[in-house]
Amino acid sequence: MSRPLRCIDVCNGDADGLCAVVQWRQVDPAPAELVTGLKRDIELLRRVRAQAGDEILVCDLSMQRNLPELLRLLDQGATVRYFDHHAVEQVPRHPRLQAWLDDSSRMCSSLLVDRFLGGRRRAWALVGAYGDNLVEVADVLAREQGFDAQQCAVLRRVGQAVNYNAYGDDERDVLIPPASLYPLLLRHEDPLRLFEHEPMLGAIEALREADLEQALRLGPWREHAHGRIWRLPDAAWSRRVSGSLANLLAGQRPEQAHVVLRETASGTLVASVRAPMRRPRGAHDLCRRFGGAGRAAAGGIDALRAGELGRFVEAFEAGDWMRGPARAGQAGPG
Ligand SMILES: [Mn+2]
Repeated sequence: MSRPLRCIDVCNGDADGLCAVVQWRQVDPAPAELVTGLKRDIELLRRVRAQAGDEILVCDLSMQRNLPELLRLLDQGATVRYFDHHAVEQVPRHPRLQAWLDDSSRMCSSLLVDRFLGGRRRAWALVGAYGDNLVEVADVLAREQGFDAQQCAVLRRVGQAVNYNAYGDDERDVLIPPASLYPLLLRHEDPLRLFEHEPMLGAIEALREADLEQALRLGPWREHAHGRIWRLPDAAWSRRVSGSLANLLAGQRPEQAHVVLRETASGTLVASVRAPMRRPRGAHDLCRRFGGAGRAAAGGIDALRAGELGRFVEAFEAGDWMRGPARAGQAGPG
C-alpha cells in the first residue's frame, strides 16, 4: 500500500510568493504543509525534509540560491514544480523537476502561476503583481479582465499590505508571521473584499502608514541639489519601513537620487539606494563598490561599516546622477 501523498508548498513570504501559492491551492486544494518566512529568507528549501513521492511546489525563491538543496530534494525522490522570476545561470535537468522560469522585468511568480492556471485566479495574480511593484503590467492585465480603476486600487492596496508584512529582521518585527497570514488569504476566492473580511489587512496598512510618517518626520540627514539621504535609527519600525521609504522618496522627487541608511545593532549600516526615476541607472555600481548588489535603478548594501560612511556619502554625491537632470534625447552611457 502506498502512503498518502504529502504536499509541501515553499514560497517567499512577500505578496508575490504568497499569492502564487494561494492561486495554486485554491485551484488544487490539498492539505499541504507551508514553508515560508520573511522577505529576506531566500534559502528556504534548506528547511524542507522530503521522502520519495512527496510533491513540492516552490514559488518566488531564487533557484540559484537554492540549487544544492533542490538537488538534494530531487535525490530524495520528491517531485518538484518550480515557478520563479529571479535570474538563474543553469537549470538542472531532472525527470522529476518541472520549472516555469522567466526573469523578464515585466514578470513575477504570481503571473507565472496565473499563466499556468489559465487565469483561473486572476485577481490573486494581480495582488501578487501589484505587491511586487509591477504596477503598469498589473494595470493592463486588470483592465483586460474588466476591473475598473477603483477595483485596481483595492487590489493594489491588498498587494501592498501583504507585501509590507514580509519586511523586518525576524518575525518579532512584523505584525503577523507570513505563514499565519497565508490561511487568512487562502480562504477568500475574491481578494476585493479582503479589507472588509480580514481586519488584519487594515492593521498592516495602518502600521505601514504610521511607520512611513515616523520616517518622514525625521527629515533628510543630508540634502543636496540632486539627491537626499535619510538616516534611520535601529528599531522595529525602521527595519520594516526602509525599503518602502526609499520607494516613496524616489516617487516624490523623480529627478533626485535617494539613499535610506538604517543603523543596526552590530554598528554597521544597511543602505537602500534608488537612482533618480527619470534617469534610472548607477545604483548597482555604487552598491557594488561597497559590497552590495542590485539593479541599475535600485540597489542595496547589507553591511556598510561605519568607518566607510564618509566615503560612501562622497561616492553618492559624486555619482553620475549628481551631474543634473537628463535632457530629453540625451544619450548617456548605459
Ligand atoms: Mn517576486
